[in-house]
Amino acid sequence: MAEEALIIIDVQNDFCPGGALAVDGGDEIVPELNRRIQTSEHVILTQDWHPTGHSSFASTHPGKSPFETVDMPYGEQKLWPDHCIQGSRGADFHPALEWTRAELVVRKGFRPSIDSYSAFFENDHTTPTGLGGYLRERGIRHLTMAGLATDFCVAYSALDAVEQGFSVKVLLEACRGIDLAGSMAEMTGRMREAGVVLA
Ligand code: VGL
Ligand code: ZN
Repeated sequence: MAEEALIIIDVQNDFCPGGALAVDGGDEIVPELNRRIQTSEHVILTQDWHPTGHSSFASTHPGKSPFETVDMPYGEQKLWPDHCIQGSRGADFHPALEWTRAELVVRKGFRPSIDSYSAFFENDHTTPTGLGGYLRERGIRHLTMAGLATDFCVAYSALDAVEQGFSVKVLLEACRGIDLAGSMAEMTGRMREAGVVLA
């Protein structure tokens, strides 16, 4: 259906085994994603894309370790190992992902002072990435999402998409999560409550 898009979130080397912020089994979803890509009219990818010294990196905050939090002007921010540095191999899409049919790549997290989990808004929940406008202008209203990580970038993207009036399905079998302090249960619960179809 022409009004439907497949949105593949952050299937990048750094989120796959061996990467800087590896998600367990992150690479296992690639074959299913490749099948979906072949049958989807619109394919859109997101790419986590941080400058060196990004404010979401623990290494930027003296005395802080990955997975601790800091207070930022826009609220609490979890800190991560350095990952998905612009132009690095870690930021490349997984080499087996057949992404050439993608019509749009949305890069996010490129502003030094703010992180962006969602494909729609940065973590201040007000700075748009432009994806909502792109989809609306092209008449796309139904979104199928999959990728990494279920409980961070996929979940925040799905929640924002519903709030923006899109119908959203998340293919859980084509997602893998980080699961920090119960975040998988929390975020799948939040998605379900918001009206995301978890398939
Ligand atoms: C992500 C943490 C930091 C994600 C990106 O893609 O879920 N998580 N940057
Ligand atoms: Zn990131």
